[in-house]
Amino acid sequence: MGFCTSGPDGIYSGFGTHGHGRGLADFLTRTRRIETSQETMKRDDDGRNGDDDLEHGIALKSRTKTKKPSMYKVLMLNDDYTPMEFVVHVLESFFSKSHEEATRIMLHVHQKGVGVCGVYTYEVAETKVNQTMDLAQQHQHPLQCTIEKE
Ligand code: TYC
Repeated sequence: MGFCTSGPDGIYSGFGTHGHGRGLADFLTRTRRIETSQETMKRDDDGRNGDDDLEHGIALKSRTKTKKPSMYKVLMLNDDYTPMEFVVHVLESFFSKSHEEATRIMLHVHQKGVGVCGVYTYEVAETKVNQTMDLAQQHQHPLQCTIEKE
């Protein structure tokens, strides 16, 4: 789990003749940035950059950008029936909270109506919500929790 990748960026398809409206200084800056970036300096066996621009004789390199995944809050909702000890047990078991932290979160939800159990990537958040709701249902407690994008 972790990082998503997206397609290449920072590529110039040519120089001068395509009318992109970018100046020479911009081109040189971008080219230098690409050439000095460690992760883009992998060369072919012949020692040349892999994406040499054959038409223009200018070495260009594509870059694969890593992006941080979106994060999601798991929110717990108060109700009048779920026992406090059950909520504390859920927070300890599925959200890895200490007994003290679980008690603090439970009391916050009890008093304010809603509280944050933790912040996770989408799949992890979804798993924790399902674990919580499944256990609550098995014990016939109406406890609810939801996911909210940060
Ligand atoms: N309000 C519940 C009670 O008084 C306790 C409770 C706390 C229930 C937090 C749900 O998310 C909750 N027994």
